Amino acid sequence: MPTSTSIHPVLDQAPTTESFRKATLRGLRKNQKRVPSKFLYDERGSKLFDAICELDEYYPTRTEIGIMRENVSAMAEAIGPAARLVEYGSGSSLKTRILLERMGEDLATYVPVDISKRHLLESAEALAEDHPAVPIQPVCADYTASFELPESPRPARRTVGYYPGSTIGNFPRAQARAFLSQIADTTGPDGGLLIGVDLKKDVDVMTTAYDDAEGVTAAFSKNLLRRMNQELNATFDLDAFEHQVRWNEARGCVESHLRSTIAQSVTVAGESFAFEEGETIHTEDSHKYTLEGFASLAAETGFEVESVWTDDRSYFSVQYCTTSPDLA
Ligand code: AVI
Repeated sequence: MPTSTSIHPVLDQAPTTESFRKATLRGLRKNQKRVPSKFLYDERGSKLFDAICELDEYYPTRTEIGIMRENVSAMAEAIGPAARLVEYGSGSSLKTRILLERMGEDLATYVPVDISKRHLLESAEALAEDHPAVPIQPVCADYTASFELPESPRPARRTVGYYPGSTIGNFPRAQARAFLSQIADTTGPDGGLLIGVDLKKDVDVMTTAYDDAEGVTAAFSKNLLRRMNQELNATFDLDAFEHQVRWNEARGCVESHLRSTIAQSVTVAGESFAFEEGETIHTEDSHKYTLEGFASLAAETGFEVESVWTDDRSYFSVQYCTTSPDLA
């Protein structure tokens, strides 16, 4: 019988429209205009992202799910019993289901953290129906900033972060380092992190994943313009911009841009911005790693990579990292 008794009230620390306004104006004033990619995920953006995950071209989700299914027992064993599992950017919690099906009551609590409140609640409710014995403590927050974790309703032996989807790839290296350090601080000594990391491969495979034939990724990118129109009183004509994808070899990332197809002027929150024809707003970076590259990044943050699982083609990896049990 469906129940939602395992869901605790949402701890609401969602970013305000004011933070969107400030970050957007700051980004649009730069020579290379940019808007932080976290703002792609309003309710519509989160739904479009779910649709991206189903696309033929978008190999990461399917590949990661395959790795999870094949190795979930080893992952559960690495995490151990009575863990507090904190998922950063939980979205629709698809991959978490695989973990919860295997770990279920072994978990002290599951804490999904997401910026999109409705999306967070919908998936928490769906999970609670299937796993009524696991306490679920949703936190609505921008997990890249510091936020508070609720107290676990059951004693937890360790805190383990879960960060699937290679979302770590959306950070430049310095920020990725800072974010992993933040997770290490949250887990404390003897903590863990189960993380999905997309690997470097053929450039066409990587770029096509962000430029699908149906145009779902283009709609996802352009949703940022729609969001600025709605929330910041902006005047973007969505038909005068196109989605553009580039591989940047030096930075090891796929860059997504919104390219102005004409010379035009746009107002955002009362401020005017000129665009030349061909000028872009840089909306997202998706960094790809080698196994060695990620291991050295993790080592700079207090984590050590303990186990790595990959697929047959070595497209993607799921890695379990730990912090030392010794008190710092
Ligand atoms: C969430 N993140 C890991 C995705 C990625 O692959 O960089 C976001 C995305 N943007 C377009 N397609 C997918």
